[in-house]
Amino acid sequence: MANVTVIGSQWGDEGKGKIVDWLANRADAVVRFQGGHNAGHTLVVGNQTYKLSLLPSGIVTGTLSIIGNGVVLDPWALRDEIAKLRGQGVEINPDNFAIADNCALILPFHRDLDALRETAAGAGKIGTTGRGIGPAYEDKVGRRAIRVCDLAHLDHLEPQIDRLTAHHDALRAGFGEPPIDRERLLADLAEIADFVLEYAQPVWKRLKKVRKAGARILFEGAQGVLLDIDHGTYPFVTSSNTVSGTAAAGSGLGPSAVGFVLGIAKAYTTRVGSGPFPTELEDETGQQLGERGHEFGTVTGRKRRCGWFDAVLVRQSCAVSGVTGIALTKLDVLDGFEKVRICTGYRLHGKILDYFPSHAADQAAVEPIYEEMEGWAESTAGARSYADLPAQAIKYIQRVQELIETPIALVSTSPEREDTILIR
Ligand code: 2SA
Ligand code: MG
Repeated sequence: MANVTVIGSQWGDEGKGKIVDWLANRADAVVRFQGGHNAGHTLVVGNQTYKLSLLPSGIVTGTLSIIGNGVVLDPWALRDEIAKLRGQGVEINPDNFAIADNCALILPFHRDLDALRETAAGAGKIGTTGRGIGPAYEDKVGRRAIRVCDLAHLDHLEPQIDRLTAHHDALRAGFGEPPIDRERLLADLAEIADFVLEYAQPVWKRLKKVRKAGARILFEGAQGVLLDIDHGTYPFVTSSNTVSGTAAAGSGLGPSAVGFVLGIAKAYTTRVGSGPFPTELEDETGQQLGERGHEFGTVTGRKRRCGWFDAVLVRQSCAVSGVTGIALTKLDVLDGFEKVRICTGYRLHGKILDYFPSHAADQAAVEPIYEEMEGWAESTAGARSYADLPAQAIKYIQRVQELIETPIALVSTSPEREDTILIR
């Protein structure tokens, strides 16, 4: 099997963690290539539950785990996460874990700025995770970021800190905040430097070696295509590209390394944070989906909004992200519904659309067109073969596949690693 890139094809929380963990057993390296500790991947292995935000999911199985240059790294959050996992018996050392030395850092004032902006925006807020992701990416693109490699050269950091404070002090003044305390910042960086540097290296080199040896690389996407900075529901998106192509640029490999693109799609739809959501159900059915699916954010504990499966959105995600096959997750959450619905198109100002338009106002105004199917009373939870599924559930899977114009390669029927049906 070639390399695999796993990406979310909705608004995140599709169950990527479980699928990545399942695949990690067959991979030689697992790489995170975008996002930061805004991600939340829950892994259930036996009777242990692991909650990961920043570390690649391969870490739990001891597979070489790499944080690529496309990630924004909060070194203090990383230290906490490593401590927590070590407490659960997971081994983390420079042999099985590496961080790109050209990775941009998330600093404490990025988190402050994230919160200040959200509060100031009032009803117009994005609904961010409050982790400082946006401000950190802004500094990276603005060429002001402090990067992992800078931690080895703190004596030469003055000009970079000048650029950073010139920008941020002006912003902070606008919010009535004091300027950045340079001494404090330098002291904080000095305090964390050794911890980070133990793992820091040019990971593109390590990956080049891994590839030469014929090893299989698993790229672990975070969030989902609908949160992509270009292709998502802008401005209600995250600040990175979440599409599969980012796996190459975000880790220092060429596009051919991306391999099989496995899109993860939940059998229904959820979203956390603000922004358009055509099939959202604000009724009892939505409530039921949320309760049965335990739809609360891994990182922030926020309640997720829920609705029916939107085939238009997933079809579009598959197209813009070059999805080779889909893993359909949480099918069991639909068990017992008398009827299930799938969105097959939109109505916008009297016109029928077969795609999700770019403009935020149009995205908010589209009305879903539904197809209704009989549900299934039997339980699919824990099914491990196609033959174990009720006939109606199979019909549902087949209809979804037809509508998204992408093969369904896997079906997941519980958070457990083994409760996975391989279809092709
Ligand atoms: P940010 O913090 O700047 O990336 O937020 C911008 C938007 O991106 C959404 N976002 C997410 N949506 C779903 N899951 C995410 N990760 C955590 C999880 C979320 C949590 O897996 O459970 O715990 O709340 C995630 N990360 C970012 C966010 O909601 C904003 O809409
Ligand atoms: Mg998540």
